Amino acid sequence: MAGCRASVDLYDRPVARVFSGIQPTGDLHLGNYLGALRQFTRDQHDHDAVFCIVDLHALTVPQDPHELGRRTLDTARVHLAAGLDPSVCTLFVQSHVHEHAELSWLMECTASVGELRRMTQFKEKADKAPEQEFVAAALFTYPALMAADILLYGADRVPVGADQRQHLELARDLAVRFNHRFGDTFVVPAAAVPTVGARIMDLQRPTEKMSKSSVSPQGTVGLLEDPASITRKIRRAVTDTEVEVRYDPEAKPGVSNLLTILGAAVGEDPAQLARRYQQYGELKVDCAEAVVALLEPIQARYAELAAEPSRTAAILAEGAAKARAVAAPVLEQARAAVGLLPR
Ligand code: ATP
Ligand code: LTN
Repeated sequence: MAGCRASVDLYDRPVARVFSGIQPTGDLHLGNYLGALRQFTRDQHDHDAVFCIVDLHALTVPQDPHELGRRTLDTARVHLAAGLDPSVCTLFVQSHVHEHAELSWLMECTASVGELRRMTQFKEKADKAPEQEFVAAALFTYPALMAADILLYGADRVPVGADQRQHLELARDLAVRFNHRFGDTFVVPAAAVPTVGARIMDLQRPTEKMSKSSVSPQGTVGLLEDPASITRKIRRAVTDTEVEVRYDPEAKPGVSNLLTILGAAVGEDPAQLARRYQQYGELKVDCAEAVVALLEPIQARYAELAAEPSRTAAILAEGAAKARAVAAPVLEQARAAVGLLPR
């Protein structure tokens, strides 16, 4: 962390602090990259940037204990392959910094049941669970842990995809409420959502977002997927029975999703791009080529990192130490603010 401090001055900083997290719940996909990870790699150069593999969040839905550690390490490796540079930013594993779980409790005491109940991600995930399947209480309180993650680092900018906006609003509300009740303690964070690529849709079910835990492997493009398979999936993407290439997410979700992916990959506006195409086939060819070119360097770097497993583990250990140096004094400040006896 550029200028990582042993104690933080939350209100007098030359550069904004960025914080974000990704769950190790499965293989990262194109949506994770275009919505979040790519922003991380850009932000690290002009911000004090902290990124976290949020393994505690992953536990809110059932995880195989034999897989979770491996997935956590692999998710970190994909972050590095995507371009995070540990010499300019901090990358660590959430459960390695116990302050997250501890501040989460104070956030649970700050949030109301009513506001947690309004979270659409909870409603969707809880509704998805088959009748009588176990739904963890932590799935409900999850946004309190997410608020703790952010507030521990005094982050003012939180790069996320569009689906996380509501959680960010809650984190803001909790920071403001806590400050109001107990005195200025936390920086109030804001979401940074990309203008293009904030919500990449499933290629087979373009009205649903591409997701790690989706049951639609043909609709999801993995960041480490081989080029032939990526090309095949994009060629077979669901469109519609018209022929006109037009950017209209409501009426033409499949075609608009392809235009969004191509636009995000090449840095152009999807509606402008649409004017260049007469046929869906041409759009699919260009979209597949752009995605393959975008992912190629990430895949090459991933292969290098995978050949040297101890390197990623060492980066994470160093990251946890740097993160703890920032998080610990903030937690102490929050503990003191609510009146807990000093330890
Ligand atoms: P899960 O299916 O386990 O909920 P996910 O694929 O939704 O996982 P997360 O770990 O919840 O991924 O999200 C990591 C980051 O990627 C978040 O900032 C989230 O907003 C972003 N993101 C996830 N899916 C998409 C998507 N389809 N398009 C754009 N951004 C996305
Ligand atoms: N809830 C997020 C993951 C997440 C996060 C965070 C994102 C956990 N803690 C802090 C930004 C900041 C998700 O499901 N994608």
